[in-house]
Order: sequence, then C-alpha cells, then structure tokens
Amino acid sequence: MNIRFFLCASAFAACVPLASAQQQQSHVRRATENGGFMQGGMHHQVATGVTLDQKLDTAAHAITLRVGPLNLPANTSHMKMPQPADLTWTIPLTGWLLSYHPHLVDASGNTVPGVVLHHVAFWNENRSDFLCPNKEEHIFGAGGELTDWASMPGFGYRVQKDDRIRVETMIHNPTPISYDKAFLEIEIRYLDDASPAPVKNFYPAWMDVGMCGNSGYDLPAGPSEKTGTIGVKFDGVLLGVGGHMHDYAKQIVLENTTGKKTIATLQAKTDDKGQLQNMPVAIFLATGGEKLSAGDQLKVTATYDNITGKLLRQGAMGIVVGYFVPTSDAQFASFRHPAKTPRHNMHDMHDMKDMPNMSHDQ
Ligand SMILES: [Cu+2]
Repeated sequence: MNIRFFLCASAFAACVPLASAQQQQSHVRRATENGGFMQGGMHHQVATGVTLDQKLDTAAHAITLRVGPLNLPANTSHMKMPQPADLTWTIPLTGWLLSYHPHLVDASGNTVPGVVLHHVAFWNENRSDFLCPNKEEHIFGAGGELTDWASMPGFGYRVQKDDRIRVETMIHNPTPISYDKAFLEIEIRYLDDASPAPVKNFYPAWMDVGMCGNSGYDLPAGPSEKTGTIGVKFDGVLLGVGGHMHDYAKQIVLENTTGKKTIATLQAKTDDKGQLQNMPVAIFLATGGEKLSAGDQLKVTATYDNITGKLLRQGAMGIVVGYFVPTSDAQFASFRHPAKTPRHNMHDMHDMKDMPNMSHDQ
C-alpha cells in the first residue's frame, strides 16, 4: 500500500485514513451553517455538484465508479480546495469485490495526474472492523500514488446488495496546471453469486501503531520509533500485507509477539529529500498464508527519520494493512449491522493528512 501505500502492486491496501466516525472526534469535520465544514480547526468549502455514478458491466464483471466533476485550480492545498462531501455507493449486487483500480481523467477522457488525489477511502457502513470494532470496515483506500489493489486469486470481499459504502474523497492540486472537470474513476472487478467459481472471504486487517485510535501522530525531529499492539480474536491467515507511512519513513515491522515471529519487515523507499516513494508488499499466498491464532498479540513498529529538524504535527502514520481469511467465516457474520442513519452533512475524516502541516501537504 503504498499509497503511498499498499499492497499495491499486488494486492491490497492503501493509504489512508482510518477510523470511523464517532470515536474520532479530533478528526471530525462537521458541516456548519454556512456550508463549510470544520476540519483540523480550519473551514473547508464544500465542492458543489460532485456526484458518484456507477456503471455496471455485467459481461466484464466490472463496476466503474465515477466521482466528479472535480475542479482543481493549480497550486491549491487541500485546506484551500473545496472538498467533495462524503458520497454513498450502494452495492448493486450480492457477491464479492475482487480488486480496485483507481485513475483520474478529465472530461475528454485524458489522464489527469494522480497527485491531485489527496486520498479516497471506502468504508462499509454495514460492517464493523474485526480488529477494531469501534471502526467501520475500511475496504479500500488510495492516495496520489493511485495504488492498485490487485485481486488475490481465490479470495474476495463479500458484499450484499444495498450495502452502503461511504466514499470519502479529498483533493488538492500541487501542480502548476489547473484541471477543470476532472473525474476520479475506480474500476472494481467483482463476482456475483451466479459466478461459477465462488471465492473465499477475506477481510481487511488494519494494524496500526495508533491501535484502534487515530492513525496520525506527531513526528518528532530526527530518528523516532512508535509501536502499537493489536490483539487477534480469531484463528485464520493473513494472505499478505502492505504498509502505509508518510514522508521520512524508514520501515514498518509486523511481529507476532505471542508466536515470537517477525511476520514482515517493510522498508520504505524515500527520495533524497525524505519524500516517500513507495512501500513494499509482502504476499504469503504461496505458503498458504501467515497463520494467526485467537489470542495472538501483534506488534507494529514504525520507524522514521525526520530530517526537517522540526516536529511535524500529525505528520506520521504507521499502518500495516493486509487481508485476513478467518478459519471460521461464520464468526465474521456478527460484524454485520444495519447502516446508521445517514448523518446529514457530517463527515468524518479519517486521515491525518487532513491536518495542517502534514507531510502529505505539498
Ligand atoms: Cu496517511
């Protein structure tokens, strides 16, 4: 994930934003009477006229979501850019989502650089996260890298018709070129229940140094390390993991301290200024997956070297993201629940990237 994030190239994840709603008071952006919303103590204007459309291609088993039009004046930070309100994607079929392929185009279909995407995040309002039930299941995310979440052959994310997926999109434009009427398109491959070869269910697993709280944290100057521990309550396997970190990242390590085993060490790739280029992905599919047992404690350790010489407020995240396949899928049915009543004009930000002085800011 390198969504600066994720299992990217391979498989899963992406950067992003984590956390759901009510618990994340500090990142909540709320509508105000004038139509702006508070975010990180700043008012954002809401971009008007942005809608989410879906095109279902049953022959290709592909859904294309289209968010826009997005107006992207040159050299505009995400704090100054009018932002789309949260949108809802209503799942059109019962089946499995297999992969996500995001890209950006203009009204004529020409490619728009992905860097104008600050992030996009999908949250299933009908399910809770199995590691952090205080959060909704975070099923997809991407940032400016437009990380692909490739399919994992034989596995998919189970959805039911009319599930509500909240789509959070944040844009900015660090380039000197303005783009009018850009669209974020996400192609999603799926299988429906009529498909000849059903797949096994996986669930997204977000293992965060912030544990089940906020993902962003202040990054001190110089070398630093932050750890978090997550308890696993189910037997199963991890199919693979990616990592999500911010600029000045060094590495993130996932260990099973109960099993006394390092599951993955993901080295960040940064340029000479410390800007994050990508995070690798580790896939365990060939060996049948990395076994986890109920009661295991997982430790995540994120290491940074902030060469700016100053503390970066909410400048860091350290998340390992993977796909988990439980031994007993039936147990995971309990994470399903009715979607909450839509919160009128209220948006929950899950990403520290929204905060001022974040390293994502250009
Ligand atoms: Cu982040």
